[in-house]
Amino acid sequence: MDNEKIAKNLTQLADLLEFTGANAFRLRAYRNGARKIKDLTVSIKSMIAEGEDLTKLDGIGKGVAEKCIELCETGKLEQTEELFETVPRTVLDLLNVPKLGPKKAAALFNELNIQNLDQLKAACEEGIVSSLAGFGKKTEESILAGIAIAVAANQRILWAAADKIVERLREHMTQCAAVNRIEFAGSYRRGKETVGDLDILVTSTEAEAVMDHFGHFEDITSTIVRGETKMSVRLEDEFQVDLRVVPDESFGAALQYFTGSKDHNVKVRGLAKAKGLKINEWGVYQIDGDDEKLIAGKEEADVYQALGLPCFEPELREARKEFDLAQSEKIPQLITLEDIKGDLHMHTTESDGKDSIETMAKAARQHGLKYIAITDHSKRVAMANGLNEERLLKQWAQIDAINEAATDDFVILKGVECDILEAGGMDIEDEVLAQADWVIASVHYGQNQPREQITDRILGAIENPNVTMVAHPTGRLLNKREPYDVDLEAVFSAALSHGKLLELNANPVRLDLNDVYLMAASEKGIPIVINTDAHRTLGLANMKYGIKQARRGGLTAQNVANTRTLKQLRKLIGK
Ligand code: DGT
Ligand code: CA
Ligand code: CA
Ligand code: ZN
Repeated sequence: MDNEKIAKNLTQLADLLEFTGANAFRLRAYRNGARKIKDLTVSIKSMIAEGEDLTKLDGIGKGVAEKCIELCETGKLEQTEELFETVPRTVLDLLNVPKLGPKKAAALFNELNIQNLDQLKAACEEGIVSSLAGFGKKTEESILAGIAIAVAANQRILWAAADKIVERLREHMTQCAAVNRIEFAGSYRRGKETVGDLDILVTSTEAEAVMDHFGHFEDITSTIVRGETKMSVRLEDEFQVDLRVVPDESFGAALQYFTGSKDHNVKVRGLAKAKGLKINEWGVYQIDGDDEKLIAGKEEADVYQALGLPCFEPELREARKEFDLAQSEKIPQLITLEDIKGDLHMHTTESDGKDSIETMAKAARQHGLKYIAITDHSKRVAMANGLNEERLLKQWAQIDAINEAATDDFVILKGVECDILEAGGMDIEDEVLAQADWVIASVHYGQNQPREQITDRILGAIENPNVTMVAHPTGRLLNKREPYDVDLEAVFSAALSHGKLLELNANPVRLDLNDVYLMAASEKGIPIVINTDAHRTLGLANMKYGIKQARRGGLTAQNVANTRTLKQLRKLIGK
């Protein structure tokens, strides 16, 4: 029961209470408590174990503290279980519809008895939703448009969330003496931004013992099937995990097969056939009349080699360009985390960040970085306490002083994440922007504008000589918000002709640009910048997610601007 899980349970309780029309005060206490707990660096569980008083924590009252103790002691909340007797579980899915907050969702349930996404869709299509007080035609349309995203959110989880499960499953499975080798295959291994289910591959001579052990993993809520060497289970939130047990001799072939992608495998099978070979999850076979002779299977590299192919990095196995690149021996040397030298998008307490400039810089040094840019929000983002010209200049003077006092060669660049205004144009005066080392242009408002308008705004920013980079160029939030309607071809052309950079935002919810766009942009020669957009020191660790996505886009260190030394970077941006 870690802090994140506690927070999730408290939020769920608040959501359920909302559906039953409970006292708003109580409900807010749970929501606020959840938010606080998610941000804590101390573990609630160990505080309880040491008999510490939780209410001494800022924002944690008696009610929330009691729930925390109950969760840590019993693993669940009695009140939640009771509420689930009157509120169907599927009602919570309504909350995944973008812009449908708990209040509106509760109204749909209570007034129209809408219990799941299918019923919500039907009600929108019949125009019943818009007849409800507080719901206009426009709301109905936007709900209808958002249902697809809610459905997807139910079916696929973020790679980062899958990675957390993998870490715990790996630990659990390696405690089993019958497990020899273990690997997590499928879309997880390919680093796909969202994962539909997990595919575990284990080698062993005792499949029964391995499956028995697997069945004891604490998150499992039900077993879907169990065969002789295959087993599928569901975890909390219905997430599926498939286990396959194979002999050591087949490890490579099975890993290749279950890593996929399906399209990549179809192509591999075709190439095998053309060579008079057969490939399946057990191995590669030479066909000779009625005879089949095993020629590879133990290691993945041998399997590919038998087919005359390189052992493709999993991130490239999407049947995009990898086979053509292999043929011309131009498989890229993909970027790694170690190539990164700087991080050029992060926030501090001056806007909506949680740590100071010095604290962020210290943490960045610990991540092995040589430079960072401090890029707080500009004044348009009032809810994040965005900076006006005066505060920016003051912050930059402070950065100058910090740099001067530094005893190593680490450098903090004076930056800003400047909003692109709804009507076009930058939120900060050019005269001030010109004094920055690094100017990010971002769209945060007016995301629903028509394609031409939003594209023009971004093109305007790219044409501004003070702008260095456009952040999160499509604004999508995975499982939460669709990208805005922007003509990326036009953005790419403008970036190229004005020598501007584009961001791959490493936040696991964003990962924007996506893999396909990254490939297109870098092929044109546009430098990509992988940034964490950290709002606290912990956020700096998100760089690894950006690297995964970059690898899926086929990026090399050369394609990424922040693999350069600061001197090289300054040359690239002309500062
Ligand atoms: P996901 O789980 O939807 O995120 O995506 P994957 O790629 O993990 O798909 P999954 O779990 O259905 O299957 C894992 C791998 O197993 C897949 O990438 C390739 C292989 N595989 C599954 N079904 C087939 C199939 O019918 N034919 C072939 N050639 N390979 C398959
Ligand atoms: Ca899978
Ligand atoms: Ca699967
Ligand atoms: Zn930002």
